[in-house]
Amino acid sequence: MAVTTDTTLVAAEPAPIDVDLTSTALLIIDMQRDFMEPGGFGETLGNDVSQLARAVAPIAALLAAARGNGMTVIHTREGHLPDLSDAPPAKIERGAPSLRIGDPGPMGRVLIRGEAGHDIIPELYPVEGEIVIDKPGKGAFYATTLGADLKAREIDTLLVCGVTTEVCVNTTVREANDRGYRCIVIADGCASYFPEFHEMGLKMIKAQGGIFGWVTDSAVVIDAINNSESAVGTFNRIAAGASR
Ligand code: C5J
Repeated sequence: MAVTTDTTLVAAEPAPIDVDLTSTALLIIDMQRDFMEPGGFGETLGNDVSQLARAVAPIAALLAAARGNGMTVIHTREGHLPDLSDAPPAKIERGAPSLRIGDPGPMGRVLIRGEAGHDIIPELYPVEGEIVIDKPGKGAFYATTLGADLKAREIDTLLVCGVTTEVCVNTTVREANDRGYRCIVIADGCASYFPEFHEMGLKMIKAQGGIFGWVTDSAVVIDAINNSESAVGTFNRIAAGASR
């Protein structure tokens, strides 16, 4: 059986983008309790974590559509090994937080793998078969298997959402752009502790003809997914023996 490609035109800024959903993955950045909930890393830095809650419902809706489509779904988590061997002193010592990375807090040791605060929030919890990338940096490609995972699945386009817009989302989009991926950033599926940084973070991506990528809303992408033939394309790829 021939492999079917299925492109769909997605409305976005700075221009519409033709997307083959069979070579597209949903990349959800750092929707962890440490950033989203009181007592975690984000709050220790003095941030109002309630600012991030607005991204949860749009991501949950997009995640449901992606799962329904059989799309590759990737979750990332920022955090460090318990012995802090992957945490540069320059990161640990930065600023004057109420608790530092590795200190015990209400959700376990701050930003440490395996602790409650490091986990993904229940609303967006990964299901079996989804990829979870543990990353020590802000970018999801640095010191991770993400590049190899995408290559193995022949992914060329990323739907990117998560927190925070100007830090880990932007860093990952820039890393991805330099590696040749087309990034479509989901505006309402991203959030920042600073609403003005959210706005500017999105502007930086789509400025200059889309210098780092495209920006659109979750409803646009959900509509594209739900009205595409890519479920058939996915079926054909599997039937043709292509790995996904
Ligand atoms: C931050 C992140 N803000 N996930 N991390 O330190 O954006």
